[in-house]
Amino acid sequence: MEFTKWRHVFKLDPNKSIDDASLEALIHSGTDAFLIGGTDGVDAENTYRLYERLAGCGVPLALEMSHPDQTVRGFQHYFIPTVLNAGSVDWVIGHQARAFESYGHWFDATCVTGQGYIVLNPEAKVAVVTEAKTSLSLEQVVAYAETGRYVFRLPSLYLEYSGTFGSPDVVKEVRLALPDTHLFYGGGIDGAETARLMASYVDTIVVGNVIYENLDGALATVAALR
Ligand code: 1GP
Repeated sequence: MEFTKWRHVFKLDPNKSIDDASLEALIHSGTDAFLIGGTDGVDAENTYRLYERLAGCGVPLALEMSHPDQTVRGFQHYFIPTVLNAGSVDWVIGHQARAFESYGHWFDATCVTGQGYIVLNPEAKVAVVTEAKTSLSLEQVVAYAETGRYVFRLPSLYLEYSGTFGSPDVVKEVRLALPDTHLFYGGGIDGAETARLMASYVDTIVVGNVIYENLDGALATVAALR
């Protein structure tokens, strides 16, 4: 799966409900992929239920494998997050090692990508759970990104503002510092304007919450990039 060509991704949370008509609209929206993942109440059962509804839909399906308990077979791609600014080592490397301990035999290098997250919204569940150090200066965010790229050699980085629209200045500086790194951005994209702005700095924008709050707004984020 060539994630490096993705410009737009819808992130679906297995712990949130979505009706068939909305799911169908997302499938036909023109998005480049579905990323399945969430922080709260996500387990193998609800992940599989969502996977089953999307299997064979023609849009690439990827799992954000943040915890061994939510690992499900069959996805075309598995992103393994490591939270670079986590306050607890388990989220940097711990859960991932446990996932490989149980499921490593499922994977080969062609279907797994390490993703270095920098979690920047202190209110987000992911920030609370990972005890992320979110009070960072612009220079410190860039330094975390450079560490992910040059020390851990991660093939992709993810600026995660989940639940709020992030700072375009921060995103822009990371882009300038790492022009060749595949950058994902997620957080608060709710329509055409926010989609276009962040997409001008990163390779891939990820759109989550608005799917459940305003489907038309969600669909507009795809249209804006076409
Ligand atoms: C969440 O980055 C994604 O992991 C998308 O963020 O839900 O705020 O769109 P939103």
